[in-house]
Amino acid sequence: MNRRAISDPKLKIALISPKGPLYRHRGGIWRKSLRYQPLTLTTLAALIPPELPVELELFDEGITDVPPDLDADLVGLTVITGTAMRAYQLADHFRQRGITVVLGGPHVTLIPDDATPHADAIVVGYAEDSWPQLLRDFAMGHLQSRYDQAPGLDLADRPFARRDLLPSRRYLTNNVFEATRGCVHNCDFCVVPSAWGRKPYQKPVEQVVADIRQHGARKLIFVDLNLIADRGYAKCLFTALIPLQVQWYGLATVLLADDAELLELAARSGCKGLLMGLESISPENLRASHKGFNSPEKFVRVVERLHEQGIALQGCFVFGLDQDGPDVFLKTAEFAVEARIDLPRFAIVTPFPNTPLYKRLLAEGRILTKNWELYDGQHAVFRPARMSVEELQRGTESAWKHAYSFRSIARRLRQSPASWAVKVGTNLGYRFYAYNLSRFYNCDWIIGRAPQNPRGRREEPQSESADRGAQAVEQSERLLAPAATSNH
Ligand code: B12
Ligand code: SF4
Repeated sequence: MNRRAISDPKLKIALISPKGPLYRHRGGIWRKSLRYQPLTLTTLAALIPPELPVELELFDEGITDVPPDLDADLVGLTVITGTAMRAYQLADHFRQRGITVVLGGPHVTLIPDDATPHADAIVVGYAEDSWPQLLRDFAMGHLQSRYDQAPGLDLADRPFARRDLLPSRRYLTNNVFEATRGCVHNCDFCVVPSAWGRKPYQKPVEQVVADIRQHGARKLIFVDLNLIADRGYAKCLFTALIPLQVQWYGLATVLLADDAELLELAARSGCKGLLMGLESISPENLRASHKGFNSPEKFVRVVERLHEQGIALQGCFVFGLDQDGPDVFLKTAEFAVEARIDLPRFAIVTPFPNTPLYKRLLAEGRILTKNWELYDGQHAVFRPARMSVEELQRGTESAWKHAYSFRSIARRLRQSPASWAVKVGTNLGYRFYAYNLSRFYNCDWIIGRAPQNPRGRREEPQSESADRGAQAVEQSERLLAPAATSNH
């Protein structure tokens, strides 16, 4: 059912990516957006059936405000768990105004029932086929309440993302691409197998290359969660990238270092930096998380092999797994420094809804809150086995501070393959982040309420030092832009 009668021959569609505590237009840690342009809205924009006359607007709340009096017939919101509360708030607001609201994305796919009360229609899974179908139904006046990913999804011959519809100058880069979706592994905290299964989906290599060429990208980011999930495909992709002479950054697993041929090909194709989920230095934690292919001894080898090929590593660790006690923070941070990981990152393990980890913690009565706003990798939302919530929270910050002390930075820098300008800039930027996270971290934005800083003052310009830190990251990330997920 469409909520209000459509008189204009053109459908007015607004697509929104809601803000999260750290990632937002005003009051987040960064004065201006330091992110790369996400592909979600621009992909959905490209999928709108060409025969439908539409007037389309895209709003990424990370860089702009959404006008509460927005004029639209249909609003589509993309929902990740950390932004679900904000998405629901916007959805309820627009529905009250009689606008049809559609919700989709990872959170809706993980836990559809949570989203249903806030939407006229939900879209579960990848939407390459269901979103165009939904729009056709809407235009005909018979919108269904739920659309599921069609069986046999094929990513071939899809239109290129409409990157031109978001303002490129507001992002570090809009040279953002994806070649594949999904992952073959089954890590028990990971959203990917729970939401989308373990079948990898792939775009034909020549179409990925054509997209990069038409966009004229020279430095680019792949948002694929595991570019090497299918090694055969990865070999074809890397080989096809060589003649383009691009530099690229992406995500992969440590298994890349076991495959000398693939690693060398990655380097030859222009790979300059990879994000890898190292997760833990405890083999028991890794085994229990079904990520036994990781191991601390291997991490050291991985760094060495990547460095030999001129590739920098952003190594991500999580804290709060069941074997972690209060000594884990310093041990892990010291390990990261000794192993010469170029950019270590630390997060609190987040049991995203309906993952095996979440189900287990729920069964054990250890989930402390279902306030999704706190499901962001920075808050402890469950009772840890061997420490208090407070210890987990504070310890994570102390790990950041240790890894980004000037002494640790100096130790790590010497062997980093990146240029001095890049590695110094990046580390100073991350140092700023490490020392300011708790100052800026807050969840106080509510629609209709002016954002406040943690000390309760009204929004005001950030300090000069904050600005300098943000500028340092901006400069460095322009050169070494890492993919920005921690939970891989
Ligand atoms: C870019 C990105 C970001 C960006 C922007 C977020 C965003 N809203 O897109 C930034 C940097 C802000 C970010 C931050 C975080 N992210 Co992030 N991010 C990504 C990333 C790498 C790419 C997104 C993308 O462009 N995908 C490509 C598009 C085409 O795919 P898609 O978004 O899934 O969209 C398809 C379908 O889902 C569907 N769909 C999606 N939305 C909608 C909406 C409608 C209306 C419809 C019809 C369909 C639909 O249609 C699309 C086509 O099929 C994904 C991983 C990935 N590869 O998807 C993680 C991912 C979305 N992030 C994730 C996480 C965990 C985080 C962080 C918590 C990490 C951290 N600790 O900092 C923070 C959250 C901070 C916060 N609370 O605000 C998780 C989400 C898990 C969850 N349950 O929430 C993901 C899936 C990665 C993972 N580890 O599994 N992230
Ligand atoms: S954590 Fe990484 S390797 Fe594990 S299932 Fe998720 S995407 Fe795959």
